[in-house]
Amino acid sequence: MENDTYVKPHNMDEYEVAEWLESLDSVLESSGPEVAVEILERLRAHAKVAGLNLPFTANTPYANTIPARLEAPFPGDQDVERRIKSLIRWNAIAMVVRANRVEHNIGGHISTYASAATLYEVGFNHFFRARSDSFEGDTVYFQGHAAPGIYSRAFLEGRLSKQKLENFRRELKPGGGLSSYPHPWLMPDFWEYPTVSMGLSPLMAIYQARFARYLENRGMKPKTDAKIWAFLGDGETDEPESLGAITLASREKLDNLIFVINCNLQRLDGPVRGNGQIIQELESAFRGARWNVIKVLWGTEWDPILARDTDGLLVKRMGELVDGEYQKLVVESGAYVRQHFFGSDPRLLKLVEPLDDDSLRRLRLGGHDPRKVYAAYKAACDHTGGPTVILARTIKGYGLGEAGEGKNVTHQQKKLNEDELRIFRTRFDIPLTDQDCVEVPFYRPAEDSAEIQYLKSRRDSLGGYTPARKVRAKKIEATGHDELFKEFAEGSEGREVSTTMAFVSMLRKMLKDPEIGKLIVPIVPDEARTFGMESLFRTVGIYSSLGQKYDPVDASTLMYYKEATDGQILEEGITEAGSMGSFIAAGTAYAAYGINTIPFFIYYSMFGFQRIADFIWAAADMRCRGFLLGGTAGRTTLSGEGLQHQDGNSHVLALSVPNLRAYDPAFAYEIAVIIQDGIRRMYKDGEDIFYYITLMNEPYAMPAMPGDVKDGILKGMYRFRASKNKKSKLRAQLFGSGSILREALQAQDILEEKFNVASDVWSVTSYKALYTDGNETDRWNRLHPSSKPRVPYITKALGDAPGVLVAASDYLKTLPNMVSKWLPRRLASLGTDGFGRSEGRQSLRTFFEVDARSIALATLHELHLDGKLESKVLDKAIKELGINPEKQNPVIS
Ligand SMILES: Cc1ncc(C[n+]2csc(CCOP(=O)(O)OP(=O)(O)O)c2C)c(N)n1
Ligand SMILES: [Mg+2]
Repeated sequence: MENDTYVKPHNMDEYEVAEWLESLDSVLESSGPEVAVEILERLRAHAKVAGLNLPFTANTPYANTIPARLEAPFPGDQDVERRIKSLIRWNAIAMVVRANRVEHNIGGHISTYASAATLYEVGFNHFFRARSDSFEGDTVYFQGHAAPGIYSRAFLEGRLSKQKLENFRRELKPGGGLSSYPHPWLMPDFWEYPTVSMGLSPLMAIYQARFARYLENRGMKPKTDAKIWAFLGDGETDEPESLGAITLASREKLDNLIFVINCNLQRLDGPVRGNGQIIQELESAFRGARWNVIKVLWGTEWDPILARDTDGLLVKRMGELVDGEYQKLVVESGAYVRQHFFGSDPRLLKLVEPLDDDSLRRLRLGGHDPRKVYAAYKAACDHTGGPTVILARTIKGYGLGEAGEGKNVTHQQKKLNEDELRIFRTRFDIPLTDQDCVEVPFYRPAEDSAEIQYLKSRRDSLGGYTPARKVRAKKIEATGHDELFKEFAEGSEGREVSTTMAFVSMLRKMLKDPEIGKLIVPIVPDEARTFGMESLFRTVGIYSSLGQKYDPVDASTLMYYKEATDGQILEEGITEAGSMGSFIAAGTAYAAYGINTIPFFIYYSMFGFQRIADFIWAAADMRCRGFLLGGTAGRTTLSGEGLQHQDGNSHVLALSVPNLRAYDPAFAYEIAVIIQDGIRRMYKDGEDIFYYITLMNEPYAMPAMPGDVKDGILKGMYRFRASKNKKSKLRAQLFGSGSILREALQAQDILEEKFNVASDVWSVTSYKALYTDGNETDRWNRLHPSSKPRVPYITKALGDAPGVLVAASDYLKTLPNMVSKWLPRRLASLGTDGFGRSEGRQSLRTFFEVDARSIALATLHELHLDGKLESKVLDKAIKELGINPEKQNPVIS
């Protein structure tokens, strides 16, 4: 952006300016750029001393960062590459147009790829190296809405059939189709990274690049020059996640990271910055964050004009227009461009005198010129010491002409009429007749054509095709894990510990395990001390690419803050999103790098799903493996913190992620069983699932495992303590989860002692597992009416359990309610719907009515509803239990 405070002085002498510029040119020529820079720096210092107030700007002029004379020469065959690119353009359009002809409103995007085609093709022909067994390859995050172009290329490569293209956005058709956007879940051999929820991929790419360095510094993979490329839209940079982690990339000197921002100056509704300049805005943000910024604004056709512009007037003019005006120039004629752009100054008009209107209109932008794009990519790859962002100017809907080029509606364009198709065909030399082209057929030249041969040989020299997803890691054996987890089955022998502490000691043991120890990646967003993990600081170290350049303040203590280049803990600072970026990188390394890293990401449970659910969704799509640990969980178990921290929601939110297994364990042995089984399922059996386990900070004695209840723990529930009283006619089954299980146990005693009710207590470790199983069983029965009906696990488990049913958890009541249809009888649910409070545990449990007394009362009430107790017994019980019937309703207070 032009500096706001700068006002051109009225007495400026243009000749004087020219003299200064000439002197600089001659220094540049005779002594080179280093000397020129030094002189400028000294001039700046001199000016400062002289009292000049130099306005701050992080911007450079609105020109290409790499001057024409310093461009790396383009090594490809530009003509054949153009022909290939044109065919890809055609097929990408055909895919969307055909799909929408068959199924009205099926959607798809034409304009995004149309603007980005050159940016991708230069990458595919010259840069993106495939993954192989001997080289990890480059990682590419493709802009989600550009998917048709990527499919279209894979079609030319012979990797996707015509039928697949025909079934774009029709995934359920026989033979399968293509997903709208990059989804590894749906196309696990093709896509690696989901990118279409905008803003996630830039952040994930940064953490991916950092994770590559982490693996190298820990000696887990060789140091390579592999790159992480992230292609984004300029509109996408409005998402806070897009720019939210850019300082990490420069701080970590991630020169393996390249962002390419497709600056077509438009988003969905209209211009990204109609009244400003998105490119300049991004330049200053990235330069301010110490990125290497390469602007690719103008194509080769501009070079001779710029060369004639010895006064710098043209570059100045280029910087004057706001994006809304630039967009207008795209849709207007050459005459309009001459009048409105060059016409501001007779000297500018003179510069373009030799060009007719048509040539003026065809002056390409940098992002559509393979030579400029190649030079930028090459410079980005050669740059050391930090990340690079390429800001490439393009036109949204490039080549669509009247069908949408540069128009505000172009993002939604899905249909081209016959004329528009013919014009496009002619413009890009697609070898189809007038008649043929209105059918919009997919077109692939013969196998031995120059185009296909060239394309294949380029990919051969880059190691194969991309994108391609392949599981590369070998299975973990998991022998010895019985031994590893055995101690937790024995209980804590009366010692009071929290499930968090139990987990941390498990983690400590796992870190020492000869097979999986090295593979564990502990991740914390500045909460290690909250979870009592500080002893790990010293034992395994905190990862820092810089090692430790200072003597830590607590160096003399046992648990000092040890940073090391081979540190194992990823201490991310206060960023759950960033930590999730690391979790995803570590949890998908089995595919990307062939390394079975096992991430354990522990965080305040309220700041997980509540805050970064979309990253968790992306992780699920990516078939990410690992363990999410929601610490300080439970609306009433986290005392004191109040409304913002107390989590009674996450287990409900976890229901929405299909391949996530969610557990709310109460005891150490339950966690041990879940983690051991999780490692087996994910890393030995290769299941694409991941885990969410809540951990609490309430200390209590961990019991020994009551017999072999492993199966029940994993399936979601088991009877933890049966009543000893077999005679009472008043019977109940109490379900507790997490630390509320202990309230159920207390209720069991109260009911027995005070009201002669005999009850069994069940630990419900996973309502989600029970719910999933119940639904699966129902579905099977519905589809197999003549077969012997199957019985859901929960129904079977309660087959011989008499009496009323009461459930209590530290989460919303909807959790127990959703399994009630498979229960033999009516269910009473207690839960923590409502806002938390700053209070102690017991007061909170009383307030939310999930304490032992509330469980007891609910049980008596159920017995009353069954006609087993009279209401006056309940009135008495309410008094005896000290319950205030007129207390506030926690749900609405
Ligand atoms: C988080 C999120 N919000 C909204 C959308 C819907 N959406 C899809 S594309 C788009 C505009 C994209 O503009 P830009 O990033 O500039 O990409 P371009 O197509 O111009 O290259 C929007 C708003 C989305 N995909 N993700
Ligand atoms: Mg855009």
